[in-house]
Amino acid sequence: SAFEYAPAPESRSVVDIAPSYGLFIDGEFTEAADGKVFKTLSPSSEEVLSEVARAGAEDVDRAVKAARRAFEKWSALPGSERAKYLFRIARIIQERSRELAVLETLDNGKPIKETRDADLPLVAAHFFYYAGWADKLDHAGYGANPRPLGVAGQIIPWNFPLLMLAWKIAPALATGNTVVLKPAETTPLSALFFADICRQAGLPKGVVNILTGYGDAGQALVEHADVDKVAFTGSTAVGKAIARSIAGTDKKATLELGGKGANIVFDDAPLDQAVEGIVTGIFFNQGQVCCAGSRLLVQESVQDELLDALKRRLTTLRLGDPLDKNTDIGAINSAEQLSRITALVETGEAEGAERWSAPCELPSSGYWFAPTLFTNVTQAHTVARDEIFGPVLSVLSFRTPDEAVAKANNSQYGLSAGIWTEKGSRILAVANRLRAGVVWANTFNKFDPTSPFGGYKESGFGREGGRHGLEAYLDV
Ligand code: TXE
Repeated sequence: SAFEYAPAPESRSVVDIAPSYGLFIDGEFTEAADGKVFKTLSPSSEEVLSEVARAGAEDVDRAVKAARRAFEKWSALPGSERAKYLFRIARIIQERSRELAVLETLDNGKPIKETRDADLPLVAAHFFYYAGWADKLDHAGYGANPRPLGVAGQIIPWNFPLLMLAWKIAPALATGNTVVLKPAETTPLSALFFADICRQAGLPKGVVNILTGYGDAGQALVEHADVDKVAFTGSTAVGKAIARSIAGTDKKATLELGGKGANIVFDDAPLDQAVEGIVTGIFFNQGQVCCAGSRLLVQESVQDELLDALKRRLTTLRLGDPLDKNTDIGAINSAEQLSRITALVETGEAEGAERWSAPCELPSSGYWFAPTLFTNVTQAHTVARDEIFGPVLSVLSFRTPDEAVAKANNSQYGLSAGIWTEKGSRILAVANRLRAGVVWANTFNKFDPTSPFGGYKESGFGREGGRHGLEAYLDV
């Protein structure tokens, strides 16, 4: 449609970015105790966007104390009162979604199409959804007498900065907990913008605190004696370190870690539709998605046909300026992530997997990686096993449904999977045998706040989203 192909890029002047930002503690923006700052830049141009305060252990302590003080009153409010704040936040997010989408795209590098049409609507939806739960938790509605845990220390990654914030903050506040959240060091801006939204909504001070900073601040938050619950989304290595550090304490935790999702295409699948689902599965957000469909398992009899169609489709993807409404593939979030992707792709080639990359011109500044396929992949290849977290798909084949299930489950991870087939009975039979937290059928990367999300095996534990997501913040 004319709208979809509107040529003008979204204007970056839609959002005001201040030259510097403080930490958000007890309702105020404040410098770090030791005055440290760091820069955040746009991964598509390498331009510095702003300088933000870098939290240290002393700031973590200040924020946790503020959250503890706020907890007494916040948890004592009737659910219906907490709901009013959450509904207000949800509405402000909707009203300011254009600013937020542009800000997120600038700081993260993902296409504006995605922030505008996927991230922001989902962020608002999560606040609306959990706002609706807040007054259903009081005794009669929920059964037993649920109690909030206290202060939640929440650490989020850079791939969906605002959406991960929503997944964490909305259920925590609905259940009466207070929050200290640390966004990732490469994407601090939308969380600070959210802090401003909390003020605009009149949220009592100390209920939400935002600490921008690095892993050391995250670690100090995890280890703080007055944090009751840790919610983490990020790498499996850091998730394991967190699990070790809280072992032997009374802290509760949910960990949402890496993945290596299998997208399984049977020979009776509608192939055109499957091609679109494969593209969404691995090239949405440049493949920097924990539940990405990064392994394509295709039934041997349709492999050639499917791969031809897939390659044709990949040559039509537009890579470039993330603010351009036509862009399909944006920038990789950081130089570090780009070098991780590059190293794994080089390993794939060295181990003899066959590489094909879509022919596209990469911009001269910023961090970019062309959509890439590996064929002739077996389980022995690193690219079949390790999370690449980039726009790289590893293609394996199978003959029978049993073999498909065995290959899909042959992974240290168990976060997501997809099934493409016309047979409803096969969808159910296969889905029930997959050890994955979410299984999509004839679609991929679909999210909804009512649906629990989380992993098996090294993809972590606990569920976020839906009513199960409430339980992670409650004692009964
Ligand atoms: O993750 P980190 P990175 C995977 C993906 C990616 C790899 C590395 O494969 O290539 O992890 O990414 C904070 N204690 N995923 O290095 O370091 C950190 O500041 C407490 C999958 O970015 O785990 C940031 O806020 N916190 C994933 C957050 O943890 C610590 C999303 C995530 O960073 C910490 C991201 C520590 N010791 C990466 N060290 C997913 N599941 O979606 C760092 N942090």
